[in-house]
Amino acid sequence: MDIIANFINGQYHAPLGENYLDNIEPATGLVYGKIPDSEKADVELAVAAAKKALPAWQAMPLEQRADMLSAIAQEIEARNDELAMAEAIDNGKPVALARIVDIPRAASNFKFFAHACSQFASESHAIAGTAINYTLRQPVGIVGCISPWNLPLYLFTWKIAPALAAGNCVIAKPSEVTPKTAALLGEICQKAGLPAGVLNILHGSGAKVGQAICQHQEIKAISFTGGTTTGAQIAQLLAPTFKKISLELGGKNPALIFADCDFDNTIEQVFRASFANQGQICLCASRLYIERPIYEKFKQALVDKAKALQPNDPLLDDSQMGALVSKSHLEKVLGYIELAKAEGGKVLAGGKQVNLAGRCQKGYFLQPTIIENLDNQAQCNQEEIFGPVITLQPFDTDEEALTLANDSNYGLAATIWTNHLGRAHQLAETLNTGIVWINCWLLRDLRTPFGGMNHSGLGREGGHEAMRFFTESKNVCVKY
Ligand code: TXE
Repeated sequence: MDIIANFINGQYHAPLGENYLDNIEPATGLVYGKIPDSEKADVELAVAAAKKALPAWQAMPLEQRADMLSAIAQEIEARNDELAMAEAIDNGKPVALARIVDIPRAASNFKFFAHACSQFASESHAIAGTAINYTLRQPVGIVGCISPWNLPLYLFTWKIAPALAAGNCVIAKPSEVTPKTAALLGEICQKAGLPAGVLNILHGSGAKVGQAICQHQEIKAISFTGGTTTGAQIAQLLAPTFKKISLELGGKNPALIFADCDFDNTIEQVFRASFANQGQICLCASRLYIERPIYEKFKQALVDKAKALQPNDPLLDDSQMGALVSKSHLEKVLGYIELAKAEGGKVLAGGKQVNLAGRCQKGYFLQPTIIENLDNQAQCNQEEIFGPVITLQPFDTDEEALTLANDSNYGLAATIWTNHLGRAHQLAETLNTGIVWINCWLLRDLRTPFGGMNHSGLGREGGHEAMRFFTESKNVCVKY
């Protein structure tokens, strides 16, 4: 049995209440470990450690701080295979995907912010002949980082790295569904020489320890990625406290596919955008709008590819599709497929749970699923399903495509597939999303602003946006 501990003040500690939650392997449906069911008292311990560590961490020369973040990146790279395997067991994602995406990206997050902190500068504003203003950007202090289960180490470090780079001490909580690689990050920080108390990692449920982190008076900012409903609860909880808050929430992302696209490349990329990580990426395409002249051909090509993609044991090197993250999540996604049928949808491919033989016979596997014939206002076109389920709709004009795409409460990411440059730029300008990819998907440059509008969140992560979030700006005015 794999028993995880909290990482507080540079050491591993059992939860003070000695309560644990089960950790389940999605591919087998079996309990394989225990994780701390931490509570308020554990948060107090972590905050005390962070408070003690804060003055020295803030006073540390920038180069030395950056070197430490680089050392963490190197250690993650050195343990790539082990971390990828841990991620695949914990999350159900294909180990090959974790090896080339999740873990290298976690290392890149530290590498990137090790550099970003040395490039981060602030403004000055002169009042000619009279005075000069300059802006100081100072660390917020102790900050909370709360992350979800879909890209566990990747999204955990996407918050922690800029928070540390900006000179804060961090209380971080990974999802209780996928705690393993976050737990290993403690060892990595020990090895890299990160001073005790600078990063503290607490495990447990959102309702208990997550909420206690949000409510702690000495934690001055909360960076959260997860579901929109949870984001709304946290925003409500924090409103009277005036803490800084960053919310990266769900998406219902449109893909606009035009008849003049590069057909073969578009099929490949849109298929990946739909089903990568079992469709459990907030950026995955889920509403596909296809221009009528190529609708039937594109649909058939997608269906053929979906039928050829069979989920299997994520720990096998050649697995391209693993298990959904949990039983309750599988049931939620299956529920949406039933709802789609009730809403008049036609299932063109998939739609069913997959029962594998052998060690994975109780795993949470689902066929890649394609549905057509749903109204744009159908619940399955308006609510985030967060699984390997896409819907198809034809359109006739650019205006119609834009109207359908923007007909959503969400606003995270959109993709446009066309060789008409003017159309692509014009649509990019008018789509209500925080991110637009043209003829590509998930091509990431860590310097760019990352996040969504409307129900997809508040604020942006990435590059200097993250450095700004994790600092307070103070204007100093000097009269001549
Ligand atoms: O998210 P939660 P879950 C979406 C997706 C999914 C849904 C629920 O639609 O089906 O969210 O997933 C912590 N105070 N996304 O259940 O519950 C929780 O412990 C403080 C989109 O994982 O929002 C976990 O660490 N913290 C998303 C984190 O918040 C709380 C990726 C996220 O949990 C809390 C994942 C509380 N009251 C799911 N309640 C994306 N956009 O990337 C929970 N938490």
